[in-house]
Formats: sequence, C-alpha cells, structure tokens
Amino acid sequence: MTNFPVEKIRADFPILAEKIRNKPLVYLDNAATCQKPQAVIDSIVHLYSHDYANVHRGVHTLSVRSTDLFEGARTKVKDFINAGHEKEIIFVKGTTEAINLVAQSYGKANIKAGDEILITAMEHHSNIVPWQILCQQTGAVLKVAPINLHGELIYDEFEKLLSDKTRLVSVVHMSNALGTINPVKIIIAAAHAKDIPVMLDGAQAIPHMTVDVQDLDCDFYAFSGHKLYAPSGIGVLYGKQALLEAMPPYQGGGDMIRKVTFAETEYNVLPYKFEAGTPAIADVVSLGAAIDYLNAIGMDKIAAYEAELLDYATEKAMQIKGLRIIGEAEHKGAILSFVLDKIHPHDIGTMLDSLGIAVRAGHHCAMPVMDFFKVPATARASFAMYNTKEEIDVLMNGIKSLIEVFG
Ligand code: 7TS
Repeated sequence: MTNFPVEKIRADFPILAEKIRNKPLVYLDNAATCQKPQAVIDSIVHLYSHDYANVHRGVHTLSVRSTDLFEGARTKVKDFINAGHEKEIIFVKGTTEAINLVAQSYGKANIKAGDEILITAMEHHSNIVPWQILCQQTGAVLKVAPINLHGELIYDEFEKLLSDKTRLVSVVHMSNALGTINPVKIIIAAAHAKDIPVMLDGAQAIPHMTVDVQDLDCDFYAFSGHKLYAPSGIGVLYGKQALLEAMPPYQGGGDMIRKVTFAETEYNVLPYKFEAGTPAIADVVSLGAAIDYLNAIGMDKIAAYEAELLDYATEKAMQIKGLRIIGEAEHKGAILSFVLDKIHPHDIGTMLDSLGIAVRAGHHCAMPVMDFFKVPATARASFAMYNTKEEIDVLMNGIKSLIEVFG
C-alpha cells in the first residue's frame, strides 16, 4: 500500500535499528510478541519519573494521579474494543490468565459433571489446558471441533457439536499457528441461538483488526498487551457485565473487597472484584499509550497494509520449491507458517538468525495443530505493521539460500 506510513512507523520503534549478527534486524516474530514504540517506552518512564504511587488507595496527590492514569487506560481499552462500560474491562496478566479466570470462576460456578465445553482443533494450549483442568475438577467433557487441511474450522462439524449439553464455547479469533481467522460472528450467533455463551481468545486478532465486542456479541474476550505493542505482564478480560456480576471472584486479596471481617467478606464492585492485589500499574498505563498510538494510525489501515504484506509473502513463498505452507485458510491474518523439505524448522530458525532474521520455530504452543498436519514443528514468520516488502524479500532470499546449501 503506497500511502501507509511504514517508514515513519519504523522510526518510532528504536529496536528496529538494531543490528543482529552485523545485519539489519528483520523482526518477524510478532505473533510471539511485538516490539514497542517510543511512545509506549516513554509512558513508562514518565509514570515512574513523575506520577507513580499505588492506585485506589491514597488521597495524596501522586496516588490520585496514578489512579487517574490507570483508570484512564481502562477507558481507552473500553473504547478500543467498544465495550459498553469500564466495569466490563478486567486487567489481568494476559490472555492465559483471562482464560483461566473464566474457567475457574464462570466455569466452576456454572459447569458440572456431564456438561460439555466446546473448543476447536486449532487452539493455543492456553485455550485447551484451562478447560482440561476444569473438566478434571468438575467431570465435564471437552469437545473439539475439527479443522480441514487448509487449517479452517469445519463449521458443519462445529455446529453438530453444539449440543444440549454444551455450556460454553471457547474459540480462537485468529490462530497463532496457522493464521486462520475464524467466522466468529457466525459461531457466536449459532451458540447464542442455544443460549450458550462464547469466549474468544483474541491474543492474535487484537493487533491486526478492529475488534468490536458489542458487534461480535461475544460474552468474553481475552487478549494480551505484549502482542499489542504494550508491555508483557498485562492483558485484558472483557466480559459482559451481567455475567461478570454473577461470577465469584477468581482470587482473594486487597482491592477486590469492600468490607472484611473474620466472619465474612463483602466483595468489591466490578471490575475490582476480579483485580486482587496491586496491579501492573505502569504496564496498564502504557497499554493506554499503545492504544493511543494505534488509534492515531487506524486499525483498518493497519489491517489493509498487513493483508498486503501477507499476500506478497504468500505469493513469494509459493514460488519456492520444497516449501510447504501450513495454514492456507481463505480468511487469514498476517502469519506465514511453513516447513521445508529435509530441513528441520529449528535449523531454519537458527540459520535465518545468522542472517539477522527473527522467526519462530517450534510447535507454537499448539501441539495438536502440529499433530494434525503431521509435522514436528513449523517455522513461522509473523508480520506487524512495521514490516516491509523489502524485509519479506530478505526472508525469501534467506530461505532460498538455506535450500541451496542444505536442502
Ligand atoms: N492464545 C493465542 C492464540 C496465542 O497466540 C497466545 C500466545 C496465547 C493465547 C497466550 O498468550 P499469553 O500472552 O498469555 O502468553 N502465543 C504465542 C505464540 O504464538 N508464540 O509465543 C506466544
């Protein structure tokens, strides 16, 4: 896209100027975590330099300033995903904690022996294991909707698995191993027709597209700050207010209470009921800064630019003999997973690193996906708004040189 300001954006990310093994860094591991713009880094430094104190606890000036910035970030998150109210935005450590929270709070309160939880065969371990734990605790049954060889959900099979026993559906919005974007609106409508709530794992979707939780009508939405140009250690659970109100706390401690005696404890109102202990104050504030940064560019423009990057990369990859793309869904985000004949993905990762190129090699915390495609691992290039077609050329030339030497 000619008028996307990629060079201006790149200049905002100091780490992109690093040399790796004497080569310009080509950072293509954005699905694992993405790099941070100066505005995000500055917001952390500014908070600790000028405004830092604990939140919600003091009448002194710094505590008020810190609380205002912290709660201001909550409003920014609310607006970013178009939630109805700040009460619906719970700050957690990340996607993983958000899913565990729903499993242990909503799940334990609402799911019993014989009930079913429905996920898909393309889930990250974070959207598998918390449900397995819940099933062990309650006697519920985990059902898995299958995928096809393009890496797409087989929707008819999914629909068949929505049974009278299904109590919750939890589906990845965009797969980290395949790039597949699921038809989540259709999934949600089908589940709601049977009064089944739906949780979306938005860890990968959130940096790549406009997410509107009211338009989606999802019941829960989870994402991590570190994949959204913000720090690690902070993430968000969105939940519909009525569901969150009815759920028991996930953890006990300070901030989540209104009144404590040894006889009984009265819990705080939303969202604080789910935020026990001192939160990651600076990280929350800088998540707000990341959202400001993204809003100034525009999520729709980012999505269009990244779609162009993916098309370009896919076309180039398809011309390389001996390269097989894993994940060829029609509706796909900016992730290119691949394997090469005769070269193990870990060797691809190590050899590309020697050229300054960072890709991920492994099972991507989605071992069942690897099993399905009968590969031990894949190499994965995942793109962000600061990547360029020139970087994709560097990647493709790197892959070709590997094949020439080792293939
Ligand atoms: N769900 C999906 C779809 C993910 O991609 C990830 C992280 C998670 C959940 C967990 O997020 P966390 O922030 O709580 O760890 N995915 C990856 C990845 O693809 N490579 O490293 C982490």
